[in-house]
Amino acid sequence: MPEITIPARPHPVTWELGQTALIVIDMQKDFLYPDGYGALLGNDTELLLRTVAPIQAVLAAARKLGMFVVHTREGHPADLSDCPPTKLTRWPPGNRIGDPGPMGRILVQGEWGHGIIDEVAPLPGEIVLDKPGKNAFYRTPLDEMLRERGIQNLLVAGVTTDVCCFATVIAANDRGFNALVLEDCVASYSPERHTAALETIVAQGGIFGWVSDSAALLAGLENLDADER
Ligand code: C5J
Repeated sequence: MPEITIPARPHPVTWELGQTALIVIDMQKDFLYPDGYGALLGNDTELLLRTVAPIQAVLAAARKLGMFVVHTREGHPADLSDCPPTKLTRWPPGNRIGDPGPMGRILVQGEWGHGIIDEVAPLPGEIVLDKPGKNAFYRTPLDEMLRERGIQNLLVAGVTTDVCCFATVIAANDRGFNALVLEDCVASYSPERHTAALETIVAQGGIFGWVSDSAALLAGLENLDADER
């Protein structure tokens, strides 16, 4: 099976491609567009849009190699039955999950704002996991899906670096998966929290995982012998 070496912090990784998946976390209109949940909470959504082009490039490369690609969406059914009251009532009425917004009910499955932005839309046949929490393993079949395919390593892209990406990296670590975050493919509403989350991941010799970027990954894939792909 071909292996890929990716320059990364705190040290390079060499992974079998067949044991490696790409997870694209919560690239939803509610987080990236100016009328959604992220914006209602006072965030500058523009900061997240810089992830689009690098994620497109990584998605294209992953698809070409036949890599397992998973997309996630944070949200809840219309009756909000899986939304804990603590999450529901944390903000004033009007800004709450389930409240009506310009893009439909906030973070409710099936609403326009809950959808993944067109630029990085899943292809037919790709897995889209709806998750009620921040980490992508919580109340989803992600763990089983990875294990049944023999996946041990995750390339992580999406938003936001310091919330859902970070939570997913920690959960992956606890479940025995490796996680490498592509730093230009993730973004936060706060550049400081983006940096802090990435530095936490690589601290202490890589306490939760690794950090690299799309250029390093794509160069590593280019270096694969053509017959090895
Ligand atoms: C947040 C996420 N920030 N996808 N969700 O609430 O990071």
